[in-house]
Amino acid sequence: MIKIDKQIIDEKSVQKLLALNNDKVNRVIEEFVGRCKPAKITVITDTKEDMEYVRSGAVEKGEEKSLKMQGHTIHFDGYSDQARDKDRTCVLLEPGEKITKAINTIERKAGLEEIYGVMDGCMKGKELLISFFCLGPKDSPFSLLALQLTDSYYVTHSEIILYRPGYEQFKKMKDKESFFYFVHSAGELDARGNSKNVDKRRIYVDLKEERVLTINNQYAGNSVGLKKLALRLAIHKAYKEDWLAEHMFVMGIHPQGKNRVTYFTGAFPSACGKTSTAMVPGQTVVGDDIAYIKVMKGGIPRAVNVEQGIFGIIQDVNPDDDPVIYQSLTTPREVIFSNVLNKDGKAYWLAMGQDLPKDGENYIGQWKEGAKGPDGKEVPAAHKNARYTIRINELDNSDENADAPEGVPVEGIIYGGRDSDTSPPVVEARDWKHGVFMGATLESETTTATLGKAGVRTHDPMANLDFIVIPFGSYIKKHMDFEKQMKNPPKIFRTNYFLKENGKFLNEKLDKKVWLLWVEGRVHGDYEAIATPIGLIPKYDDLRDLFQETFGREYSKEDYEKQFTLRCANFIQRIDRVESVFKQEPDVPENFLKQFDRQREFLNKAIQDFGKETISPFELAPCK
Ligand code: SPV
Ligand code: MN
Repeated sequence: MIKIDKQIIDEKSVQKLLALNNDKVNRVIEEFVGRCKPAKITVITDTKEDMEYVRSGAVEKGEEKSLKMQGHTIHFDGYSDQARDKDRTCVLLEPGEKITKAINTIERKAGLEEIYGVMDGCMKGKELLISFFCLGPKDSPFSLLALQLTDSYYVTHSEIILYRPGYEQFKKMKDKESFFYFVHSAGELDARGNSKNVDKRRIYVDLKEERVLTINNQYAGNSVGLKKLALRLAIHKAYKEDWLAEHMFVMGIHPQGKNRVTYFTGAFPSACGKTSTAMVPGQTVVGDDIAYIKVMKGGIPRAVNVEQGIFGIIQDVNPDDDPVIYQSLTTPREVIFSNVLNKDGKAYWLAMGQDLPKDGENYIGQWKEGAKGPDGKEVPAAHKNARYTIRINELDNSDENADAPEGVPVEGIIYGGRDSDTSPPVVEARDWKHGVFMGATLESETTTATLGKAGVRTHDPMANLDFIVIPFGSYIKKHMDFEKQMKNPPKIFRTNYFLKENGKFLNEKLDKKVWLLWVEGRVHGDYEAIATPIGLIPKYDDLRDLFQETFGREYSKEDYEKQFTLRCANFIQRIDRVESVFKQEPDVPENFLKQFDRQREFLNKAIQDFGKETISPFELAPCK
């Protein structure tokens, strides 16, 4: 029985909860109804009717507006709620517990007291929506169930697009206590319907109870429980249970004429080409953001997409650079656009391949060219982090195994960094341990497009730094030890699409297709490689053929030489830089730390042998 005042919940919703027969679900709802004090409660199940209730509610309540194209809506987040709020995201820890320095923490008891205070009565006069989701495919060894409580229709609508429905899964669950839960409130709203009390924004991750409490925000990275909030809980759970929860895409690579598909996962820090890699024409996408990886029967690592949709950056989606997504966003289907420009019921965004209107409605309200935000800064037509929310099965390139309960076999892993002067476009790790090193030393470089100094390198191990809520050394050890579970560990590669010479990129945007085909071929032993101190690089002849077959384009020896020249001194600087970060973290495993010395030794020896710091790939010998 659920103890809730019948004035605020209708009989239909009560029956839906009764059918679950889950005491913990009832306890959680009772507790947070008591704290948040909503005026009305509605339970959302997996039915079409309930989903339609959410869709139409989002528009009726004004959280979304319908655009002209059928199924398209637009949502705005507040001016200071346009991205994940790292400063106000905290992990609750018991006294004495420690995690990496990069993550904010607060003592659990004090943190709970504080957030319960902020939550007190936060849903007065509002409707609480209760919904159920499944992280990973349904009826799968990967499935994790999640309960969401929120006063936002936009949050629930995003979730019914991005996640698999879970109400029927909850009915079937065996261990009825084992689920994540998320409580969200947008808090008090301003005249535009945006969270008003930014100073009281809190995103508190409670590992002990496997829950996240989040308030006074709307941007999906802060509010949608199942996305980055659940990733944090999953990293913690995976650590205890011997699997991996990663900030990775999952994609199938289909080499022409070879009649096979090879699945890869890939981790790239923000703005390093992750979604565009997963969307490379001719390949198939399983997921673009979060993967669970488990070693299954026969020692084979398999991966699933935790989500079923994409919450993607819309800037630069245009017919040339991202034809698949562009087509999907400009035809009738269910899409939520967020923080783009709305002019006469049509969505516009930056670098969409056409001129933008000079006025319209955007995230500051009525906008016209030159308009300034509350902080006096000029506001672009659409936010740089404006996004679209869409289902993957709406895309022509969705993979046929995207929902397979057993996931897809992982044969390769790609770590993609961004630097203008160090890594070649693609390099293969010598072995699993070297690959873990490559992932753990990922760096991204700021660009002139973001505020602050360009070219500043930030360290982002496995592109997962913001979410590593366990001690950092433990996370690295887990990756190193994962090898022992597998029969044939996947090959690991590192890419860099951003090498420059005299301020100009050394590669075309779509060259990544060739790197993908090369890494796929390496998994199957189709190409030889060249052993270098930093790993294995492609031979010129193979790339020349691949460029010809793929784009009908000549690939010159000069281009190859510039792109794949070994820049030893720059590599040594990176190793020193990243090593100093790891040295500040406790319990980083010895076999990992050794890699720094090993790498440095290889590079110093090459400098000595060749008598110079930059070495042409033509001077190095091929190997298997
Ligand atoms: C990212 O920033 O990595 C995203 C978007 O995928 S967010 O939902 O903000 O995490
Ligand atoms: Mn992401």
